[in-house]
Amino acid sequence: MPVAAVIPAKDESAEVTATVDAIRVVDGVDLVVVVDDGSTDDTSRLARDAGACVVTLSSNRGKGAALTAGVLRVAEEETRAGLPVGTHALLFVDADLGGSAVNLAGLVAPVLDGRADLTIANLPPQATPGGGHGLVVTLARTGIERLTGWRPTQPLSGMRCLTRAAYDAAQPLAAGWGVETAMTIDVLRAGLHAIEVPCDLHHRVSGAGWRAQLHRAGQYRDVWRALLARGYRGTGR
Ligand SMILES: Nc1nc2c(ncn2[C@@H]2O[C@H](COP(=O)(O)OP(=O)(O)OP(=O)(O)O)[C@@H](O)[C@H]2O)c(=O)[nH]1
Ligand SMILES: [Mg+2]
Repeated sequence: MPVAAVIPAKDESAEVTATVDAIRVVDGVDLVVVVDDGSTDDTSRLARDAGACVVTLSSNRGKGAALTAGVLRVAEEETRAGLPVGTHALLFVDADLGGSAVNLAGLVAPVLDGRADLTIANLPPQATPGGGHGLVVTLARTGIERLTGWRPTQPLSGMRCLTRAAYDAAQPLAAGWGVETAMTIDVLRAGLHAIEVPCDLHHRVSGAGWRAQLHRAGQYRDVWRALLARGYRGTGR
């Protein structure tokens, strides 16, 4: 089964070229779609120069909407090539992995072998420590466990490979930063099989500055919304 990578990107001119270059050599990947979600830098041009198909959204719509737009583009490319829609397995990849994205091969193999419907990359400790306190990760992990019985180690990991059937089970994708949490719950609730796979991936880690705190506040809000929409009411009840 061929694999299509979908990369949501906002102002990623520093890493997008290296990320696309690395993904293009991952076994099975024959299509790379970068979704530029309202960047103010050169992300779109650089991604196109690196050989990706680029979807440029004129205003910022958030990660969930960007992934949805990317998969629509995959379907268009399949149709253009005379293939049935859904021919590709999907590989969701953050744009800030740079060259370490070559190590995504281990994430793809279990889906192609039929061992899992959804694989989620577990990253090793990163060179720079994060500036957060794990609040969002704990919320997502606890919510997923309460709703499905499965306790992920890295519930917010954006690096995922999934079958088209698993993608369809997760429709519509949740908005913004709630997309990973919601996808995991929806796929498991559909009776499909998810596993975590250790991958040697390295990304830019948000620090402790105000921008990073704002990013975490947005993540917290979106993860809560995704959990509430799926019936989670917190640990107290
Ligand atoms: N669609 C979309 N993608 C975004 C947006 N902001 C960042 N991204 C992309 O989402 C991916 C993850 O963003 P990061 O900033 O690396 O966030 P993170 O890795 O979850 O956060 P930290 O672990 O705290 O660093 C990257 O590919 C970003 O380019 C946005 O507003 N919209
Ligand atoms: Mg990152």
